Amino acid sequence: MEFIVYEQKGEYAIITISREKALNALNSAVLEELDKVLDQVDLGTVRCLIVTGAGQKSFVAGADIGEMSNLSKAEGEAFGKKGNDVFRRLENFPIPVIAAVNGFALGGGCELSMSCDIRICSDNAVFGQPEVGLGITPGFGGTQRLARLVGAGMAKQMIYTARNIKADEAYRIGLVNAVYPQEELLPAAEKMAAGIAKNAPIAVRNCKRAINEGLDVDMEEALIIEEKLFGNCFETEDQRYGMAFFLDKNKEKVKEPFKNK
Ligand code: DAK
Repeated sequence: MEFIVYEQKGEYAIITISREKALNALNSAVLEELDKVLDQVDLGTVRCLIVTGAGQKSFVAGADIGEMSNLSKAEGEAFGKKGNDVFRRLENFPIPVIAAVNGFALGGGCELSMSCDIRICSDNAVFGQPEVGLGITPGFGGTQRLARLVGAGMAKQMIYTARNIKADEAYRIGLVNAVYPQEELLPAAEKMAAGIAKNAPIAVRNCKRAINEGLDVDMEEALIIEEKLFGNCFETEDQRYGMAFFLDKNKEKVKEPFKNK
């Protein structure tokens, strides 16, 4: 792959978008490779993903403006679909995805981070949806996901004004969970990924589904989704083992890794 680096580190893996000379902007090739790399994730062993950008300046500075500038309506729609499909795939990917936002996350970059389950960022990170300044609307889910994450009022302000916000403001409005010095960002993401990977994988996956699917429906239906996914954990080896370990009074015993079974 030309623009994506994939590295598996035990039970978690890191996807790095690597097109540094264009601040990791998303052209069609990057979007296609992002889609392909998700096919390569070994879901038998990988329990959490991290998505980050190459270099210390940018996570993703948006969709590639050069590539978009001359698109016809039909080509624009096809480009938008390519991005939307891969972002949706990431959002619904069976395992948790952490965005380690290491700099600019503008337009499609902010939208990519919002397709991930969790966002943490470096102290030089900048978030924004500058699309209206370019004559378009946010097209990779920005109008929908930003409003759900930070509330309609703040999302509308960010989108209508096209004003960028820095890491501290992103933290204050709840767009990111934590801010780190640049050099501590990836280690913090890896520590979080390893912590997630230690927990029972079937339960973690079911939590992701319950939260995502529940947010799309009313509370009655959401609780039914939760009940089904709760029930689905039972009779798994990990549920049997996790509960038996708790009930075992032998405090000398060391907890074994969950088996994803
Ligand atoms: N696209 C292409 N190239 C980009 C780029 C981008 N988004 N962002 C930066 N680059 C390139 C620059 O052109 C420059 O290339 P060279 O001139 O060196 O060849 C190189 O990266 C370094 O950038 P700068 O020289 O500009 O670096 P600075 O530090 O001065 O500024 C910056 C950094 C991030 C503030 C600035 O580069 C910037 O404002 N970039 C554009 C940010 C932006 O507006 N992003 C939003 C793009 S719009 C759709 C779905 C989705 C979308 C659209 C449609 N449909 C459903 C159809 C999404 C739209 C967007 O994301």
